[in-house]
Amino acid sequence: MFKKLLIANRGEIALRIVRACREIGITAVTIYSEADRNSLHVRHADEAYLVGPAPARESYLNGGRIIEIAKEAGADAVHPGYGFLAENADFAQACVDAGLTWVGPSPECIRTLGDKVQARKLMQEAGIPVVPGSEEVTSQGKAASAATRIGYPIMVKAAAGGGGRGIRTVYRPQELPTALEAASKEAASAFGHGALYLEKFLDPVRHIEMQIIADGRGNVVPLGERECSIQRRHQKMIEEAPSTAVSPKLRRQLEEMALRAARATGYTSVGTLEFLVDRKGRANFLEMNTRLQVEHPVTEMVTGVDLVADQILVAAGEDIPYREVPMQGWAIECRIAAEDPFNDFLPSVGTVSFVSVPGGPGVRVDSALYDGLEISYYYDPLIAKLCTWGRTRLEAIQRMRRALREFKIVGINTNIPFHLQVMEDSHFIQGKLDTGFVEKRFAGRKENGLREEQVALLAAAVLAHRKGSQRGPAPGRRPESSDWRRRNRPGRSEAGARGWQRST
Ligand code: MV4
Repeated sequence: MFKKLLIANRGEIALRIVRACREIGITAVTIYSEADRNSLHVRHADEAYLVGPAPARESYLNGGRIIEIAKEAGADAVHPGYGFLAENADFAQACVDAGLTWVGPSPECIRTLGDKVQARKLMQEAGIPVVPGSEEVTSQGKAASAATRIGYPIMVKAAAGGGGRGIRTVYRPQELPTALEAASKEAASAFGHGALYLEKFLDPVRHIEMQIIADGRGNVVPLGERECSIQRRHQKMIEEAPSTAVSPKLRRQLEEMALRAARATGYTSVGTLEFLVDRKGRANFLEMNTRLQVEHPVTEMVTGVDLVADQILVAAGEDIPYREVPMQGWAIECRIAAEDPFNDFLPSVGTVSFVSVPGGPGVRVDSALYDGLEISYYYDPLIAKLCTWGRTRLEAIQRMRRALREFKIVGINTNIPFHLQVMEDSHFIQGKLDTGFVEKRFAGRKENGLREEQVALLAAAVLAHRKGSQRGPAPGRRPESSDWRRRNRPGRSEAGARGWQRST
């Protein structure tokens, strides 16, 4: 087993990996940028090294410097977390060349599966159905003929990257040239390669992913699916496990395809296969993620598995200690972001002057929040993952509503109001989800400005306050005490009004 592991990441996922190291008994070494000097992942680590200035490209993306620190610290292994360099095959290879164990799949796997065109080809060869589409389109003309063959609407996607960057949906041929230009430019800046491919735009569908873990002895264990259809501008917002659309039969099919894909690619470590599932329950392969994912906690909550600890154990050459893991109950994750849902989800920067996280039965908060945390533009606006578990989906939803209302973050705007609206949405509660959910259910919502009832409440409060201050204290009530402490000690309601950010 490793003695010392360097975590090449920041924020909540770095803290999550520190915790796994603590439980295994590995010394946790973290890196931090100048902007993250006081971060929780630094404070909780055994050792912490300054990696560079705030901009990611000079710190968390500075692979050479990270490897230098790993060697300086005497680390045996490197855990990349997610994002940053987590799926950078060159960085993974450089770690291996420096004598460090990479906590993740092999650099070859990362490279092959990171090329989405190559990944599709591999899956087809393994007999796994893929979303109808093309190989790389190397010119406008070739793209136009491929699009005609596939049939509009289509999606233009970046061969070198997944998630949401370098993606465009094209409904008509005349839109194609502009979409190709834009997607290629975005892909080049995000992934360093502008190569593109096309897929038939499937709609409505569900975005369902299958978690697996594979060790070095050919053991591949599926750990259930996650529903990821609630996305906004290609950013996941809410995930859950299991999915209301996955029957036991479909689950077995997804598991079988995932196992076949892992074997066909010699995959090791944790990994996720993404599928699009149509109304008839037919699954088509979309892409494979060669990293630990943001939403791993929902799988951990329904299986009891510690995915991060097991990923480290597998990297250290140990066998996976289980073969079959059923899911129990239901888990939901809301990604809490420093964004303003009343202002088109624009990032919200500033100081978190006060934070109080929810707790109680079936509630998990993965965050690196603390009083005084500076939220900047340098990094992703994700500031916490709020997860709830219930015996049933409804119990998990009710718990999520309660936990969202309990979650207080003063000093910046967050998307908590959006999550509360989803948890109260009739279609969501009935499990009527698909990739069009946010567009259909929330596009027309009054995101700008307060809702009517909030305006009415505020007006009533202002009027009541004005009347009260003109008349003096209501009959039967003590006049304002001369004792300043009484005057300044707010009652519960006052604290509620004064101290808390409105969460709805
Ligand atoms: C798709 C798709 C439909 N057809 N690809 C890929 C990246 C991820 N962020 C969303 N992705 C999708 N890829 C084809 N060929 C649907 C999605 C998708 C989605 C698309 C638009 C709006 C919301 C969505 C939520 C989940 C998945």
